[in-house]
Amino acid sequence: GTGNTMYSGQVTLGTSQSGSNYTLTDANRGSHKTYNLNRGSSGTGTLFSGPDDVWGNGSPSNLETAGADAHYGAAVTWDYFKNVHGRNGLRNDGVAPYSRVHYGNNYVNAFWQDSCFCMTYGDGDGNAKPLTSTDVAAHEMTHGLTSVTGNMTYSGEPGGLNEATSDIMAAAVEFYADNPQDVGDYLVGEKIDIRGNGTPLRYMDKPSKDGSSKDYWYSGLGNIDVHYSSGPANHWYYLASEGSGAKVVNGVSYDSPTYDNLPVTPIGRDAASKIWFRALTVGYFKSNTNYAAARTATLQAAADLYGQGSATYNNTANAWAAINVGA
Ligand code: ASN
Ligand code: ZN
Repeated sequence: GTGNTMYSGQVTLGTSQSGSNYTLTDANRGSHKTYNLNRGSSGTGTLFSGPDDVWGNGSPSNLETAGADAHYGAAVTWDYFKNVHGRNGLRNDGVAPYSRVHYGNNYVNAFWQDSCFCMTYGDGDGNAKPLTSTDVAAHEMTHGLTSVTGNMTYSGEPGGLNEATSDIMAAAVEFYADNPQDVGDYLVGEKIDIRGNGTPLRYMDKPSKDGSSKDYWYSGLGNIDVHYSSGPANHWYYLASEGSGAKVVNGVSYDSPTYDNLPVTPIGRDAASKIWFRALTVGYFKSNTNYAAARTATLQAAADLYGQGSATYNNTANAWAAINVGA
């Protein structure tokens, strides 16, 4: 089918035919389905269904539009996990979670739930800014992956690493999708304008730009909200991917500082993503993993993938030093 999304322009959607109607059921991606809660807050509402295979018109007042965005975000996240990391669904069992849009009234959040194995999206302020951009969808879907793998406890330092895992994979998915209307960046939620002033929710090159997140590990990091204690790990991912200092990527300017003022030589986004994904999914990240343990886990993953003492291994360690996590 064809989706006329709010955040990603016109995209192809995986749909299915059911009698004389089509539905948002992606047969090629674990039968991922997108439902319309129609401002309800429980159950599944109704599966998006219609006589033509065109979904939404780019405007949030058309209820199919948010459905098209969420359906697309889940599809590119599925493709990224499968095609880049060889993982066939969150549990590697070929089965997709489902998505629900139009949750509640003026609801300004989105979330993952283990209980339903599903992602849910509010419509935002004035029901006019659905939280269904690709990076937000990838963030929520990655919570589902984390839940069935490392399952880092959602508080303290493990909670920050859980949040960072969602932001890191969200950035990787956005780059992978390579959508001309939503180019890859190291910003989180830049499309949904949650503050109403055009600024993103979070910045990975210098997390403190949001006014709350931390750039570097410190001994009290585990006492702040997990969406702020994620900052140093997001910063690690940026530094590992792109290196320190000033840089423009896809037209966005970054300037990433380091704790020790030593430069970081990048290993590249693909290597940084593969290292994090491996640490998460092969058992190196665990429920109680803190920042020091995450360093050890990613170095083990880097050794597995690139060799102990390789340039990639050493620069992975240097990126940790740059956020004040040392040997
Ligand atoms: N959107 C938020 C998140 O995924 C919901 C929450 O606080 N868990 O992090
Ligand atoms: Zn989250």
